[in-house]
Amino acid sequence: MSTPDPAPDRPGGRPVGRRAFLGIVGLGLSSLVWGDSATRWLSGAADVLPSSVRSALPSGWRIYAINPPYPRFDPATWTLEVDGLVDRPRSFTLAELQALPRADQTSDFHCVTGWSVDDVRWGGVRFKDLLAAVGPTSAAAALSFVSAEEDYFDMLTLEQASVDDAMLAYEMDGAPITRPHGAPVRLVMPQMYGYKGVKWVQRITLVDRIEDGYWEGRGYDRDAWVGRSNDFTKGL
Ligand SMILES: Nc1nc2c(c(=O)[nH]1)N[C@H]1C(S)=C(S)[C@@H](COP(=O)(O)O)O[C@H]1N2
Ligand SMILES: [Mo]
Repeated sequence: MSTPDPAPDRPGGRPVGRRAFLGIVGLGLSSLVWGDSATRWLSGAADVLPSSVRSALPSGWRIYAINPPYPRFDPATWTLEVDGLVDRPRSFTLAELQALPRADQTSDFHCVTGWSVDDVRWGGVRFKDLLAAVGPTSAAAALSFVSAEEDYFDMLTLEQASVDDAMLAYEMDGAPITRPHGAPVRLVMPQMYGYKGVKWVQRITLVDRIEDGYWEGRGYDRDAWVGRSNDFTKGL
């Protein structure tokens, strides 16, 4: 899907969201579009997710933004600022980011509202390589990812950012990240729900403690581990 969603990311874990969610599941069960994801689920692909979430909604991207229109990427002027508790704060052009060691991975993507996309291919830079260029001070404990989309941001501890499949991505499925998906760079954190994955990242600030991001200030879990956060066990 490629249109903005006026009601992004209302997880099933809250009353209103759950009602809407059950409505969508009901629709899905009675429609042909269900067939594909149900089949994949029944074929038993191994996954961290219990089957109730794996099969909750038809797969496929929903494009989310809290404040459309999407930020526009101008290659001539765009930079990523990396600052805060670092020895060498600096701004990176996209070419400079791409000159850092490149990482590639294939990972599944899960939105807390119940949709997933399997086998997304990402290309980008690991945080250890990005941070080596700026030198976090000994007081640094967390990273704040600030979007060019006003008010959207989220945070990871340094430890979380160092898990082996976290990255700052500039490619998705073999092509530069498109504008709806966060051009030119987005945070990819597959082990956590999609709201951690800040799109249109413009600034990364190193700070001494983690705080709530945009959705966390609205009730979602800061530690958004897939399958074990956001009242997951209370059921969908
Ligand atoms: N700037 C920004 N980043 C964002 C969001 C958003 O609204 N604004 N939504 C988040 C949520 S809840 C999800 S599930 C994913 C969705 O990614 P997509 O829009 O590329 O499908 O983006 C995340 N990153
Ligand atoms: Mo989401």
